[in-house]
Amino acid sequence: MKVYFGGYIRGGRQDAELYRKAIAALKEKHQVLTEHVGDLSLSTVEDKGDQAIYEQDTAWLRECNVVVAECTQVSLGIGYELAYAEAHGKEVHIFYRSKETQLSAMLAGNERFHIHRYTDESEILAQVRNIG
Ligand code: 6IA
Repeated sequence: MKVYFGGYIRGGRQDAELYRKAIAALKEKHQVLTEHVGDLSLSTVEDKGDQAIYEQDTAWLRECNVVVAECTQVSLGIGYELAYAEAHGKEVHIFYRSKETQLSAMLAGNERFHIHRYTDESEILAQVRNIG
């Protein structure tokens, strides 16, 4: 399957290493369209321009089969992507560390979203390997 992986970007890159590992686990079975989200060498100042990012990311959201998002850090961009994915009928998997955050009711209350709580790295990696 083609996977769109979404993670927190503009607010900080503190989970980028975790995203990289989750993307690597997904790549064992799937094609990941958004590998840059876990690329630690990219900084937020290396943006290719907001309009280009928006056009590319929405095109990938239309192209993908499944969206996987790590939502422990609150991100307007990810929230937008999840609503966009739902509007296009995509399967959506949301991961978050329940000890660190309370997930928005707009995600937690949506029965069409698959919500996964995890506590540590080994748990999220096992969970993403179960997708598809
Ligand atoms: O509001 P946020 O910036 O946290 O939004 C994060 C979401 O928006 C991610 O899931 C991405 O899919 C998308 N996004 C935000 N910034 C970029 C970006 N910047 N490139 C591609 N998608 C983005 C340049 C590259 C970056 C790794 C530094």
